Amino acid sequence: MPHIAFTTTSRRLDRDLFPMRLYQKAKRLGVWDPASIDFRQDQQDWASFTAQEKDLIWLLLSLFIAGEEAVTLDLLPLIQVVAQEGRLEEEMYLTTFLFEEAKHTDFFSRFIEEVAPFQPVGNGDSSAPQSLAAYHTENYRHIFYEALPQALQALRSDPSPAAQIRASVTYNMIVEGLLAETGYHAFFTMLERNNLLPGLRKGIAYLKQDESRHIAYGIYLLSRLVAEHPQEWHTLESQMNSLLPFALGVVSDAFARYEVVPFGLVEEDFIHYAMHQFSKRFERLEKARFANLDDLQRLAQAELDS
Ligand code: MN3
Ligand code: FE
Repeated sequence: MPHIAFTTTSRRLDRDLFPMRLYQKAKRLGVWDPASIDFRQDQQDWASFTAQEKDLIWLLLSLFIAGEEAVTLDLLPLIQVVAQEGRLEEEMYLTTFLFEEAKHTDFFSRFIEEVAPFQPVGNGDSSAPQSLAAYHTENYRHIFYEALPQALQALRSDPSPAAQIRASVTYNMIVEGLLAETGYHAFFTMLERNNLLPGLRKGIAYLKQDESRHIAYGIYLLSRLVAEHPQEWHTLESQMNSLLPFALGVVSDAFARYEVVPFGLVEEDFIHYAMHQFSKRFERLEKARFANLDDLQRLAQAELDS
């Protein structure tokens, strides 16, 4: 498709548009460097952990690292649709989004290499896992190996509002909003409470900041789609509901592994936090059904501020 006009030569960048505000923020806050985080205390902490404690950390790392890789690999089709629609401000923000996901992959990967290596990554200890994929259960595989790539890759041949809604619900609401947020929150809280792995905590604190912009963009995008196409509300609702059991299953599977859960982790806390994330986003999106553009920006801003 040829270009008919350019945004920057026919009007100017809309700097008040919500994604443009996210872009400004990302330029300031999204530039932390995983390579500059100090893991020396983390290495000492790691050496003092029991086998069960190491197992739980490896499990959580296996969920995060593959999740970050998946969101890095699968975002492109959404960026492509936004670019094809000529939404320059949104695409500008999305360049930081993909950069940040790559950085998250970089961060967890570096932590695993330097603090918690599994066998092929240089751990000669035979109690270290052969592969971190062994921790991925059916529920996890359903979301990260199948539903996420499927919903995003569908956009290559079907850029319709319904397909965009399915993609963004899967990516921004379920994978990021429910799973990543719950995981980071609980992981961070557990480490903070026990004053462990300060380098990992520092990285996760940065990650959470980046992630809050990603989810706020998802709220903006879904609100925009639902406001423009109210008849697609049921697509959003059914995609949210169809993935929820698998997402909660990921949490339960992790706890089912242990008779006594290391570090005093409590399943209830995770499930409760996860459900809270789900309903909070759902309520926000419900408001978008009857919203105008100004309302949308307010909804997305409320997400960012929360
Ligand atoms: Mn991420
Ligand atoms: Fe993200």
